[in-house]
Amino acid sequence: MKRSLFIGDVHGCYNEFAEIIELFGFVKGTDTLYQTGDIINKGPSVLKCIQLIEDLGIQCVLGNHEARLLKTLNTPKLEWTEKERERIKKIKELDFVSSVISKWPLWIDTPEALLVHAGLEPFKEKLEDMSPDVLVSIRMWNSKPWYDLVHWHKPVVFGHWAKKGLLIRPLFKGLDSGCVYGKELTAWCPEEDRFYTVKAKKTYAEINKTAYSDLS
Ligand SMILES: [Mn+2]
Repeated sequence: MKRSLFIGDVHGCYNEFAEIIELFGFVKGTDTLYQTGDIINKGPSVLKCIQLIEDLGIQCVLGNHEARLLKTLNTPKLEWTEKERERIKKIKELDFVSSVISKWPLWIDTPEALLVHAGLEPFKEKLEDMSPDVLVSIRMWNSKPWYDLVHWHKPVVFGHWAKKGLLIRPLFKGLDSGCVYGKELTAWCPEEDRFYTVKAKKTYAEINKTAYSDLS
């Protein structure tokens, strides 16, 4: 049987990323792998993750971290802030990484589900009308979680909200269970309606202590 697997936010956690694909029993040429974005920053092995994505043909959407990097790279170097300079310095093989992530779309409409990094913009019917910034960074909208304000005709798979953790509803699968923060990496297979989980090998980063609505 052809299956698909939607994998949550990775942030450079290569070992857990490879392990969850192994646990699923991925068959190349038959199965399809998707990922919610935010592959880069925070964690230990970003380059290996990007290589794995290319090797296995994993279909990723843009996360806010990739969107921010691409935005910085489109700005003249002289205008980069100190923080931007620091972030970019940490990325190995920047040209390769940026060439890969610049191919990623804001959403992927698969037969089983709609995949997006953060969520959908409430009160908009078409994805094309939604703000790219919202698609990669929304959590709350008018003091409510965005998914309480959105209806969609198929399941929506997203990441981005590690503090909230795993969200399982018939129409919404929130897969960011905070792997880089020492919790776990989660993936969902719609054909089996089954979740796969891999425990983080360690705590790679401290969770941002600011409000839910931040962009981290
Ligand atoms: Mn994110």
